[in-house]
Amino acid sequence: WASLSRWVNGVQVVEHEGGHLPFEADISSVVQGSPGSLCRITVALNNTLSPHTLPPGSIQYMADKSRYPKNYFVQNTKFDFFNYAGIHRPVVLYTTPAAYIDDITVTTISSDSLARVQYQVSVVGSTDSSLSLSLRDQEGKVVATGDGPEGQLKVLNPNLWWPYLMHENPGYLYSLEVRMQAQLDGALLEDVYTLPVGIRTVHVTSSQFLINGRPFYFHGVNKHEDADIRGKGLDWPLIVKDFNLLRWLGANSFRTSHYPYAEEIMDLCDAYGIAVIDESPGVGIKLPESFGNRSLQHHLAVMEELVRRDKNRPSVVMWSVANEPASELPPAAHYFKTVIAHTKALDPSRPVTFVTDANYALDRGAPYVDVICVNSYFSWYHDPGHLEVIPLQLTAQFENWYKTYQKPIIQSEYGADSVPGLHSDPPMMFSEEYQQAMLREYHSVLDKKRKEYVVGELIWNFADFMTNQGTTRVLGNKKGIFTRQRQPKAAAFVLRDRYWRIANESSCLPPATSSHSLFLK
Ligand code: BDP
Repeated sequence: WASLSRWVNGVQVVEHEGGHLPFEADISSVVQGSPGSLCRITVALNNTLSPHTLPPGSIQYMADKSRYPKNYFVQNTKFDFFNYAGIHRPVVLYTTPAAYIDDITVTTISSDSLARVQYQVSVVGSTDSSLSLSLRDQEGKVVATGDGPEGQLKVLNPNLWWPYLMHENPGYLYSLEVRMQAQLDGALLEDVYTLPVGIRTVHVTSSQFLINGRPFYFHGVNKHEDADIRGKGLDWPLIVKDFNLLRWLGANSFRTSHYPYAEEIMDLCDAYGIAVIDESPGVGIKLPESFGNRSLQHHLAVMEELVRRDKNRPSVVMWSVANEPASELPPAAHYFKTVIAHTKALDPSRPVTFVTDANYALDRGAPYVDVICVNSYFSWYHDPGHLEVIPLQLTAQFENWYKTYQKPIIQSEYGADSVPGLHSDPPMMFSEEYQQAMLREYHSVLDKKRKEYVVGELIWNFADFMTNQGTTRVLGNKKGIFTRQRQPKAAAFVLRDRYWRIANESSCLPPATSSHSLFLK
């Protein structure tokens, strides 16, 4: 939604702008009845998008009375997925003691033999509280303890958090138990919060993306929160299915294109070792008025909410502040400089990017990113049907970007639509064979450049998904390597062979586990 207001027993308790990210309200003062008495919660949602919302959009009134009824209007957007309205994720009612643990921030630094888990804890409701912390490993053994609102826990011979297929035990999580005791009006209050903690580091050089000091290559996907029946609504069996497919595919990463995903999904990324490029809803920022101060201030606030939600997740290895904005426009320079600097100030521990489809020579945001993320659709939106142009065009794309910026590059989108069951020899657009052939052409170039400075490839898209209706969409976008019902198309097997091969080349997995068998945790 674009904005939401909530009332309890007729009293407005909260108003929030922007979807995808959590917010809350303390309703103690309006639910004062006796236990068991009824209370009415009213929620009003508005999914109208304006040039100043994220994502932006605009309402267009159709004035031509000969063609449209009076007051007829449409919602225009510049993004390619269905603008589902409504509440897509859980709403919970919870209680805390009068003084409670409000926030925890954890960052980790490590060498092979010693890790430091730096923590900060904030308490609300009391100025007289004490905190004790214990870090347990997966066997339940306490490996470090601490106290006070900030400090460092030292872990000897740590089990590091590794991405899937980079280690035989990926996604290792410790659990940090934080206990608070506070005095309030003569009473002793207690609160406990347990946070999963993965110990890992992320660094970027001019040509590498390093996790725990080792070169990491993103071989993964772009996703959407989308499926039949539930649309965007959280659906546990679907999530479990998707993670099984990711592991079947040998994918070690995904981008949360084009908005923050449900926390339940992010929990599984932490636990399975799926590295995430965590993207804000900054998609389709194309209109000049969407680069003004009002939009900028909202974008900064959204980045604060996103970082606050996901800062402690080891799976999140990079923030993406936007997808395919009009970054060649003059105001884009100040806009992205500001959004990226703000995100880095909120979280100095992770690289920041935005995903571009602008020309390398004209892009005004690229000077500020740590990693260049480029989308391109050679032989699809450009030179449709001409697979033979891919090697030359893709090579030029990489070389131009690298020459200009000397930063690592991720092919953050590439793909072709295919209608499942449509076959063609020679491969023609929209057939399963064309999608396969297009992948192979891209891969021939990626195989050369990944030895130099290309640090990842993310297919567009994991699965087919719903969009607005249009002459280029056939019941939605068909660039999935799985159908919307999560059945594999021919392209899925091309990627599966490739991802497992890349993983085997670069991992420290013992040979027995690097087969095609499903890697179950
Ligand atoms: C890219 C967009 C993505 C679209 C894709 C496509 O980033 O959201 O769905 O193109 O056209 O430009 O399939």
